[in-house]
Amino acid sequence: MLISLATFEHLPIRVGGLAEAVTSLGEALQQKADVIILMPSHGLLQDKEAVQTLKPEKYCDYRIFVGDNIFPVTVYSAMRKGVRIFLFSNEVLDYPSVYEPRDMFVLKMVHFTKAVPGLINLMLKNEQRKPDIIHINDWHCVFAGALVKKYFQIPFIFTIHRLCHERISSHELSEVNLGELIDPRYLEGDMFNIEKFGAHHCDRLTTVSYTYLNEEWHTFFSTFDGKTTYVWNGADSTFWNTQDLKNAQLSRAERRKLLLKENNLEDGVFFFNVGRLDAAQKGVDVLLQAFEIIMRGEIPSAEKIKDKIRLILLGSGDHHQENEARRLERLFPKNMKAIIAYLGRETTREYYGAADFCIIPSNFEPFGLVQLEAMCMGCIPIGSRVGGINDTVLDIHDYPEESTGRLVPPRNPTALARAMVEMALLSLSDRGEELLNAMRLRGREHVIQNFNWDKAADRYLMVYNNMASIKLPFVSYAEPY
Ligand code: NHF
Repeated sequence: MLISLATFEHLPIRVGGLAEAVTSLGEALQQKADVIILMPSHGLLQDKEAVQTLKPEKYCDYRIFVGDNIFPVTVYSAMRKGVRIFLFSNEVLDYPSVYEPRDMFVLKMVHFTKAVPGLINLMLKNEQRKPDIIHINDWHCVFAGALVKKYFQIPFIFTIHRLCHERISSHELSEVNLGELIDPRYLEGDMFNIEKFGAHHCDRLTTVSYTYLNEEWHTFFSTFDGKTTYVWNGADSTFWNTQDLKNAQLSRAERRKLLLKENNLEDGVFFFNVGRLDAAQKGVDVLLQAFEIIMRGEIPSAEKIKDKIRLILLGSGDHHQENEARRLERLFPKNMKAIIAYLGRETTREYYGAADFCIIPSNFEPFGLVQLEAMCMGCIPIGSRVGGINDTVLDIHDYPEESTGRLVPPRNPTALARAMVEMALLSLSDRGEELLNAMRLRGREHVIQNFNWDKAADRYLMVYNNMASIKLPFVSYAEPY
């Protein structure tokens, strides 16, 4: 079976979790089938380091028509960890920024839409074969999937990693001679809903968690009932492993003390947050408010311990959230530090390996990798009861014996503050260490058993073969309802 995964993000190109998910899925599928990745080059061919590692070779070139203009396209074949990547290149597809500015991005999407069928045509000629599946990841590649299905009768699988409700004007599509894609059912005025179009035209529609599927059931997915299901992502527990830490031989408490010291903080109960500093999805504002609620003494039970609270934020993003984090850092310099940067996977691992708790305050989270990485590293997640966080974290009150973390209602700073205090008090109590250590071990085991990419690849193969249950869970014990 030859599976083609079309995506706008694949490592080393990374904007968000989409890159991690598609890259890991490709590697896991490659163990069971042949995989090709289809992606715009996004300037990779001009990047010396990327060229050295990927060793791209010219595979073919041809022309595409965009409006009244003819553009050349060259496709390069590169290898990354045993997976073949087809990089589409021309003056538009090479543009280094993935999604910005909007005009350039739309043009890139148009060129990619036209370039993908061109490659399949040449694959048929050169290799006498074509992909058995075109698996589209997020809306950017939907039009390519629809054309490939139409012209080559290749089944089109559409995975929504995050609903964006993206629209494009039908006028814009006609201008680039893609008018054949306009489907009046999904026109809202002149605007055309790309995800609805993709969901309608695909053979199977998937998203990345059971809870997200249910959360968005009435807003979106129910229209496509009968071909819709979910496939969980996974985490790489071999990388996210405490044995590879710089101070692996030290106890967790010693590592915590050292890392806090590196950040000019004294030892205490260490809460950690990593990722994009954004309010809309990641809910960083909720965490900052929760921290302020605790530090201002609004939770009576926190009075005795609030001086022991330590919070480190690691990430960058929205300037307003960055400023807010800086303001709190100035107000509570002994309790908080904001590291406004992306420090790379290895350094992030050091933080997971030292912090007591990882806060994931997302307002919504289709899947979310942070809670899995944290659990792999023995860092107990305290996260919003949404999407993939709800599917993967077993709450201490709901599952006293099996618990791996703490779930709280989303968008509720007071509830989060209370949960942080509750867990801090537990960690400082007599039996706290024993209880929390058991949770840490269970968390890692839970991820290894249930949320690995091998399992995800098997489930996608079932989807490709039309064998996966429709909107039904496939691991009964994690069934949340
Ligand atoms: O983990 C990969 C990622 C998800 O929740 C995440 C998201 C985008 O928002 O599936 O896609």
